[in-house]
Amino acid sequence: MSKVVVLTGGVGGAKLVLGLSHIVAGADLTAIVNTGDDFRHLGLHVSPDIDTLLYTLSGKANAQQGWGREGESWAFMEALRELGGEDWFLLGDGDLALHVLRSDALARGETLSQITAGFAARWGIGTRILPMSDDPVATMLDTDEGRLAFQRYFVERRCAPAVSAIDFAGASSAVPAGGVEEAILAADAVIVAPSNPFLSVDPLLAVPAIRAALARTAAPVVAVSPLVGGQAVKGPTAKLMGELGIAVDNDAIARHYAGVIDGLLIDSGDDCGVAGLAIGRCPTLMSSLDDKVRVARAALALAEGLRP
Ligand code: FO1
Repeated sequence: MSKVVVLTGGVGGAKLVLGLSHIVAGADLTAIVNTGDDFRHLGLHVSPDIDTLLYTLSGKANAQQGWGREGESWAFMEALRELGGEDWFLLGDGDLALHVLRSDALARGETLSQITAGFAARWGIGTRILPMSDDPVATMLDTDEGRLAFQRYFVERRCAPAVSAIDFAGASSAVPAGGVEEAILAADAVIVAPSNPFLSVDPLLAVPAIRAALARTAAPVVAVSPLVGGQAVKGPTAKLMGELGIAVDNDAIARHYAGVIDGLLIDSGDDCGVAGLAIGRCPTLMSSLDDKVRVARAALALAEGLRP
C-alpha cells in the first residue's frame, strides 16, 4: 500500500505510528496529530502529542513513562520548585529545549507545522508529521469540579474528576494544517490509531474540513480499537466512557465512529456486533516493536480488503 495516513494522539497512537513506519516508507506515511492537548505553560507552548510522536519516531521516548524523553535530567524542575514555581506539570531539561525553541519560533511567526517539520528533519524522521491545525484548539472538560482545560484534568487532577461533557474550543473555526486534507484525499488507507476516541481523536474530527475530507476520500478508513477485553490499555478511556454513560465495548467504539470508519480492528479475544462494518482481529496489545508492526500490518490488511 503506497500512501497511508494515520490519525493519532498520545502514547497508544505513537506506538502504532512506529509500527506503521516500519512498513510504509518515509513520507508515504503521514501522521496527523491531535493538538487539542496543547497549552501554554510557564509562557511556553507545549504540544504533548506531537512531542510524544517526535520522541517515539526518533528513538528518544521514555517508553515506560509514556511521555517525555529517555534519560532525562530534571535540573530545571528542581530550580523551579526552589523558586516556588508551579510544579504540577513536569518539564525535563531536554524536553524544555523543545518547548523553548517552539515558543520562540511561534513568536517569530513560524507555524506549528513548519516548526514540527524542522524538528522531525533534525532528528532524521522520515514519516511526515502534521499537526491537525495551525490554529489553536483546546480540549475542555465539564466535570464535577467545574470546567477544566485538558492538562489540568489529565495531569494535575490525574483524571479523577467525573466528566459530563467534552468540547474542543476553537475547532469549529480551525482550518486543517497545510497538507492535511490533501494527504487524506490522496491516501490509499486512513488508519485511526488506538488513541482515546473522546479525548485524542475527536479533536481531529471536530475540525470540519478534516471530517469532510474523511467523508470524501476514496480510501478505506480503519480504526484500531483502544479496548482489550473491555478495558482501556492505558489512560482514562474506560472511566470516561462510564461517566459519559457509554458501555465500555467495541460496539460503542464502532457507533462513536459511525459515518467515519469502514472497518474496526479489535483484539482477538473481543467481539463487535455492529452491522455494516468490516471487523478485523489480531492481538492488539503493543508492548514490543514486533507487536507494533503486527498491529500495523493487520490494520493495513483490513484496509486493503476494503479498497474499491
Ligand atoms: N503527563 C503526566 O502525567 N505528568 C506530567 O508531568 C507530564 C508532563 C509532560 C510534559 C511534556 C509532554 O510532552 C507531555 C507530558 N505529559 C505528562 C504527558 C501529557 O500530558 C499526555 O501525554 C498527553 O497530553 C495525553 O495524550
